[in-house]
Amino acid sequence: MGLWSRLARLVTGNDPAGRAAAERILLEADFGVAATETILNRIGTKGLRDAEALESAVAELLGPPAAPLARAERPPTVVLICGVNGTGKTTTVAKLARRLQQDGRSVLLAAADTFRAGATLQLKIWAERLNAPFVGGESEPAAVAFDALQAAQSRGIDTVLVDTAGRLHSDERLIEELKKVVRVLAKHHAGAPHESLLVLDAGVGQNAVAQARVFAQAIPLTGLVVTKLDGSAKGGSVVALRGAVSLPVRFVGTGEGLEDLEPFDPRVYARRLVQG
Ligand SMILES: Nc1nc2c(ncn2[C@@H]2O[C@H](COP(=O)(O)OP(=O)(O)OP(=O)(O)O)[C@@H](O)[C@H]2O)c(=O)[nH]1
Ligand SMILES: [Mg+2]
Repeated sequence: MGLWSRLARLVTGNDPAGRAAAERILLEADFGVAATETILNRIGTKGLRDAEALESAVAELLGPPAAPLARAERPPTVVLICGVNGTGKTTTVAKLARRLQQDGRSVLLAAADTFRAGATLQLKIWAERLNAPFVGGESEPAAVAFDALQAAQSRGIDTVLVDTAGRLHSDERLIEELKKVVRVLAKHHAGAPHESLLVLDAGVGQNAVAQARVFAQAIPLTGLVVTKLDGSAKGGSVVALRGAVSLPVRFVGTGEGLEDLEPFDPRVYARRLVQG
């Protein structure tokens, strides 16, 4: 159910009880304290009964629409995907590959997840479905990244998508390994990685903010992908994230299928949150 219908049922007037009810609904939808306060102050309780006012307040907090993915001056463009375990990284790589292919760009998938048994095979299966070249199976993530670069250069591939292992943001060894992948890419190709996207699961709520902060400290992130918004009543977490870290949301994941990835549009997102 959209926010607005819930608010409209509960918030009957410009009274303190109405404000408290509205506050609770926004916090339950994971807007976080700061964004909740900003919204309530901006539009007042009366505005909560006005879907458009609420939508604009939310959209404004979300900032401008996402820029398209950066492209290398000289191919390949390298896009690195990282995040904690199970957020949807590998699926996002496949979905992104599909989008790029639909734009007429050739992609190579690189399985720099040498950590979890089965991870390489999982990405390989996607590559087969996408009919995209694949590099993986080396013993070390940085070696996969290097091989993928070379393969893409020699085959004239436009974009390399690098999948990495899920790692807890507190796992220093794995964070070091991620840094090494970035160093190797940067050393062997100008500007690489051209995009480093952190994948966050919308369902984890405020914890996503902590994840974003730690990863952003480890490597220069260029944006966020927020997944599993299809199953989540917690869409407000995207608003909280935007306020807490200065990284744009580039895409949102809305399902398990190849087509379920959308470029992030604050207006569309705000409308969905508010109207349901
Ligand atoms: N509903 C829904 N499920 C998703 C979405 N994105 C990924 N998933 C599912 O989430 C599960 C984990 O996805 P993976 O892509 O394997 O996640 P990962 O981050 O690569 O996992 P690790 O490599 O183990 O860290 C799978 O069952 C996916 O189908 C999404 O946007 N919506
Ligand atoms: Mg994975």
